Order: sequence, then structure tokens, then C-alpha cells
Amino acid sequence: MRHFFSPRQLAHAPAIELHNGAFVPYAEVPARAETILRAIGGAEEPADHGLAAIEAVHPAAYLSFLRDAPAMWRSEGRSGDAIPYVFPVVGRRPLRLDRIDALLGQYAYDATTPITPDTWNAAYWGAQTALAATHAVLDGEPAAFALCRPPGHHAGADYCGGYCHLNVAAIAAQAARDAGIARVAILDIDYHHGNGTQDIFWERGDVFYASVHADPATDYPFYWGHADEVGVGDGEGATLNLPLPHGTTLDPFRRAQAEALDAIARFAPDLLVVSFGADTWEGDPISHFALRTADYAVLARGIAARGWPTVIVMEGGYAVDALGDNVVGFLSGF
Ligand code: OKP
Ligand code: ZN
Repeated sequence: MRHFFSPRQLAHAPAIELHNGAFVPYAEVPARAETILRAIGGAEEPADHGLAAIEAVHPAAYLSFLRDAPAMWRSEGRSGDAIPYVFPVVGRRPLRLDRIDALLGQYAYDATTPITPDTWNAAYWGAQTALAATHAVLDGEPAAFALCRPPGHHAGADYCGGYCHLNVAAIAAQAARDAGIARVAILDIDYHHGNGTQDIFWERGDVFYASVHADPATDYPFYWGHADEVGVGDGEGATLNLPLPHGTTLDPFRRAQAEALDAIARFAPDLLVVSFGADTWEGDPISHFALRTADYAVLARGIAARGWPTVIVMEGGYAVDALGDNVVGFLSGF
């Protein structure tokens, strides 16, 4: 399988995040990508497919914000990374906002996703990594792996959150659509619900979104991923959420994944994007499922057996020492 990675993704390295009432060291560290890269034996550098494929998902005003936020933050005399502290919970509307703190809250839904001076470039190349893997599959590879970081599935069209700035799975899916692929499905098997991906395709019937994740009644991101969320309008029935409880092991996880794959099969996609997170592993420091390293090959074989051309994008996984083995195990199933 072809692997893609840009070392420019490593420059995004926030120092701290707000977690359980205190600032703690940031969990989404560059070493995650470095350890995966070593374990998979290297990767090809992506070509630059340009900004247009990113703008096909994210509005230009949001992209300018990601680029400009660090300079605006520093011009207020602040040190450290830009972090929001106030959010428009009554709903967002296109206000004229002149202060960095107002913009941060307008374009984010949580306080765990700092923006550094290197965030834009790293996220841009994460998107290019996803696009390179997508083009490899469009050119005939049965499957390709995009080693993306920061991850993407919490980022909506015009918001960041959950360590995510650009939605790499959505950018991959949209690029496939724009290349003439009529029906695209996204299977999200990160521990956390991919609220950003769900929102982006919520009203669309051409991209199916199915997610297996920790029950949002107990787990981040809380306000999305409940079983009654099915999409609206043209998208009604093209979103499927399968929440699972703490302690979930391989058997219930693979049953839920099979249910998601059966629904995707009824949709009959021409291409599959997998948002893969290894934070379902039993030792993950911020998660509460109980998958073992050997389970990832089993899950991957269940996906590969369906026979759809498949783009795999990396999402979460925070047990850095185990991450390489878990990703290699997953990729070995294809
Ligand atoms: C990103 B991905 C819990 C803090 C949660 C954000 C988690 C983002 C996960 N106390 N912090 O889906 O792996
Ligand atoms: Zn996650």
C-alpha cells in the first residue's frame, strides 16, 4: 500500500490544552506522526494539489482566520498559542468582529485546539497528504494511507475543535466527488464522534457518513453523535451513528462496524474514506475502549473484504509508544 506524509505537518506543536479544569501538556504531539512513520517504514511526500481542493470544503474566511489568528493574537501583546475563551452559544451569524478573542470563539467550538504560527502550514500539508492518497486511489490503487496530523474529523466547514483544523476526510471525499466519483462513503472508527465530518455532509445525499464511537452522553464531543442523528433534507438517512459504552472490546466493536459497513453497502459507494483513530486501544490515555493491538488487523480485514477502493486517513491515537504497532496492524489488514 502507498503511504503519504509531509514532514511539514510536524511543525504544529501547541504547548498546552485546557483539560479537566487545568492546562496540561498537549496530547496531539508531533511524535505521534514520527512514530507511525517509523513503524510503516517511511512514506512518499505529497504533491501540492493547491488551495482549491481545501476551499471545496472550507470557506475562504475561515481559512484566512487560521492563517491570520497567530499574528492577531501577538498584536494584542499575548505570548503562547491562540486559544478561545468565549463562544456564541446562541448561534453564529456573520457579525463584524474586530478582536482576536471574538474570532477565535466564532470559529471554534472548544478550548482544546490552540492555533500556533505553524498551524496553517501543517494543516495545509495534512490536507495535501489526504489529497495525494485520494489521487493514488483514483488512479487505481486499491487502498492508500494518508498519515495526517493534526487530525481532521472534528473540524467543520468553518470551525475548528478537538485538535482538528482542516477536515482531511471531508477534503478527500469532496476531491473524489469533484473527480467524478458519484457516491462516496466515510467510515469513522476513531474513538470520538467525527462531528465536523457529520456537519459538513449533514444535508447531502451523495456522501454517506457512518461512525462507531464512544457514547456522547459520556464522551467528547457530547453534543453530536447520538443515535437519533440521521441527517436532514437530501442527507436524511445518509448519516449513521453507532455509540458504544466504555470498556468496549473487539466483539461489540466489530459488530457495530459490520452494521455500519452493511449500511454503507446499501448506499453502494464507489469509494470509501476511512477516518482511522487508534485511540480505541485499551491503553489510550484519554479514551475508554478496550481494543488490543491484534484487533486492528481483524477490523481492517472486515473493511477490505467489502472491496471498495479505500482512502485511509489518520485521526486520533494518543498512546504514542503503542501507536506504531496499532497502525501497522490496521494497515496489514488491507
Ligand atoms: C481528537 B480525535 C477530555 C478532553 C478531550 C479533546 C479530544 C479530541 C480528540 N477530557 N479533548 O478524535 O482523536
Ligand atoms: Zn479520537
